[in-house]
Amino acid sequence: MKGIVVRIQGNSYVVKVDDEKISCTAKGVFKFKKMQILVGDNVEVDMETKSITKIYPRKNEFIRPPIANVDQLIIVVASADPSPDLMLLDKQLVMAEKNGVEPIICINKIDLDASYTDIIEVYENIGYQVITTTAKNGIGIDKIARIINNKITAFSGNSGVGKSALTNNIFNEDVAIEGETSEKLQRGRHTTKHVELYEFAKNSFLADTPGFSSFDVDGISAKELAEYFIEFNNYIPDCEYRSCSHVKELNCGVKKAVSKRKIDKGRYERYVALYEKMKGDKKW
Ligand SMILES: Nc1nc2c(ncn2[C@@H]2O[C@H](COP(=O)(O)OP(=O)(O)O)[C@@H](O)[C@H]2O)c(=O)[nH]1
Ligand SMILES: [Mg+2]
Ligand SMILES: [Zn+2]
Repeated sequence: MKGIVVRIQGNSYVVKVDDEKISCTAKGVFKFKKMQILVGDNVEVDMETKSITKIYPRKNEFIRPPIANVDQLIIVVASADPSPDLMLLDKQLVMAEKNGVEPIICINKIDLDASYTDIIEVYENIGYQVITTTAKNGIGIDKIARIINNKITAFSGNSGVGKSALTNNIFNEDVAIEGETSEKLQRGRHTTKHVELYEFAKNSFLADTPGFSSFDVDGISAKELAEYFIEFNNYIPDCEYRSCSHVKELNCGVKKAVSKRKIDKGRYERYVALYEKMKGDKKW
């Protein structure tokens, strides 16, 4: 029978098969092949022995947090407390683009500060979907409920932006712990790694994760980076050099688009900062 891994506890894998949650073991062959079963994996379960016999090919996979087959990433920023970290937002957009995950930006805590409209404008102009919420009193939760249908969706964003509050609001009960400080999370390795899929409706899963904030970006070259700043793509053909980095070159289509305000200056500056950093030490 085919199922989906919704939780992992040590050597025990909780697999949702039809409407049942089954606690399974994994065959030694996975260890032999050094294959790690991840939350989100589509697996074949032998119902007699309650063991996982096969992992189906993945759409994508992440190491931190350990999860596979993510369809959507809801990147949460707060209008205030903590104030929006656009560099972190852009890094997460790059990771989403690279991994074939649909990114959606959610500005939460709009009850606290009204200056978030600038952020909406910048990112909607690029073509990203931006939704606004106040998890505290349930405003905008219906918009999230609509987009998570039939998908595996993960929240991401730094600590304190309201990911757990949003999750609890969507499920109308406390499935995630709110206000858990990052310090607390970092103390126990086990807690940091804990990832679970909550079923919102049939085939609709929300992943509560400690956040995708510390990315492994070994896989991205500095040159690749421009490709994932998706609004650059229209202007790259206007660059004089095919290997243009859009940083120091004179006749650069991207830089021209910035000066004509077709590309947001802030986004461009964050691209340059990331590019320089990646060229320098390869890690962000
Ligand atoms: N004012 C306000 N506070 C919120 C809102 N959403 C969450 N909070 C509070 O912000 C704090 C951090 O929220 P939490 O969900 O734990 O953030 P997480 O670290 O991203 O999971 C908690 O004290 C929440 O009650 C909101 O929309 N407005
Ligand atoms: Mg949380
Ligand atoms: Zn260029």
